[in-house]
Amino acid sequence: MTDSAVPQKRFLHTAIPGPRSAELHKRKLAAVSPGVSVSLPVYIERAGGGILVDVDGNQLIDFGSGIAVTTVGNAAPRVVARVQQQVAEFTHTCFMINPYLGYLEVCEALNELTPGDFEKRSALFNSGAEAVENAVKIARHYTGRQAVVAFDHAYHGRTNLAMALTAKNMPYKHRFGPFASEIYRVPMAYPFRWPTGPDNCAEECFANFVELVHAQVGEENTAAVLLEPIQGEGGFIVPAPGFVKRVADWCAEQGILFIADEIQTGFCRTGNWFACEFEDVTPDLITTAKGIAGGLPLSGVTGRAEVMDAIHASGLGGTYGGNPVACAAALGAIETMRAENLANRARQLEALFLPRLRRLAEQYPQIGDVRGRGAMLAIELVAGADDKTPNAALAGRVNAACHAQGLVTLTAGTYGNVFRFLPPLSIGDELVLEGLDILDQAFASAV
Ligand code: PLZ
Repeated sequence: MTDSAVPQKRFLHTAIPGPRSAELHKRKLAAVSPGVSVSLPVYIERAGGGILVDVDGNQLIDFGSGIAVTTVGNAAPRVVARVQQQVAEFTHTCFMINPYLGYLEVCEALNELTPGDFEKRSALFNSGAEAVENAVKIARHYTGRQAVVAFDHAYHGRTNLAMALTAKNMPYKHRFGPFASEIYRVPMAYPFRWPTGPDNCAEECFANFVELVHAQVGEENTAAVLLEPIQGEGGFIVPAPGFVKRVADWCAEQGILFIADEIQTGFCRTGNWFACEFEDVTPDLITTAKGIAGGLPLSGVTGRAEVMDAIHASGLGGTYGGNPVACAAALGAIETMRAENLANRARQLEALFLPRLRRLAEQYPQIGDVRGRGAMLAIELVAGADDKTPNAALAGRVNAACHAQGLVTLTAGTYGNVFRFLPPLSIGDELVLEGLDILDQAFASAV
């Protein structure tokens, strides 16, 4: 599945973490702010395909992709080749001073690949949070309105405006206020936890949304509705079918811009170039980052030409936005996605994971829900068959048991009770199946 130089085998020859990792972690505790914490203190030296190699020589299976970033794999050959060439040619000019081709090519690719058969423009930034901030700036400027509507369980980043748009207090917002104003929050169409059941979810949640925006914000005051087509950090919540489309169509009727945050879902992760395609939705603005550049920091805002063209000269920018090395990485990543049809690979991974996750859910009543798309899948852990109380303790125990066996897994969710799977699309089937065996054993030991 991969042409990585790293042997595609799990291999443990010390405890996890091993002694060299433990030593480095002591230095981390002395040197790095504890605000930046580490969930698995295993220090990495090399990585590729579906394997992370640590400083003790252990080889771990990667089910996290550095939070959905190394979609094309770590050190993917086309990314490495283009980055090496670019870094030797020039590293920075500042696009706003002296432009260069790579930036144009990334914007052209974004304009072509994002949903919507109309003229588009893009602008490049450094991080997901920065893309979200700029999408909001653009929407406010274009509409002349200020309010932005975001959803329960949303995650949009850690800068001040992005934090305001993010739903969860701990750890993201706690004692970091005051937050940016003119942000309004509405319920998410969360099928598993919808009070009257999943069948009513889209309809009732949409009615609720319209009523809240009308009564509490005012359509004519609302610049944008911002939504992750599958919520990421909030717990891999796939909105009830039809909900996203109804919201987007209603926004269009009201002159409100619909912004899709595809920072986690974009670039083949869910089995399409973008997750909005599953919903038959065409956003006015779309934010991208993470998988776009194979691990280098790059993000983008792409939107309708008339919206993007409304911004005055120099209204958008930044010293590093669209750095040439990051653009070279993005071009290598996009080339890899096309050449290896990685959207299809994400669908294959879904077909490999889902039956096993469903079988596990039949075995353990603590698995309340199995959901997701492509290589963005999750199980939600609860108290039991008739009790949906979130079970974060079990998620923590399963996570620890996976880590001890050299499987890098991540949790998520507003209640910390969602176990998520985000493998690189360069992982081979054998490693996936081995990882799923480890997950089985982790449940057997942790329940
Ligand atoms: N929007 C949908 O998933 C980043 C956060 C990790 P940045 N998600 C991972 C953490 O705990 O900080 C994310 C996202 C969506 C925006 C962002 C923000 O992207 O590149 O982390 O700023």
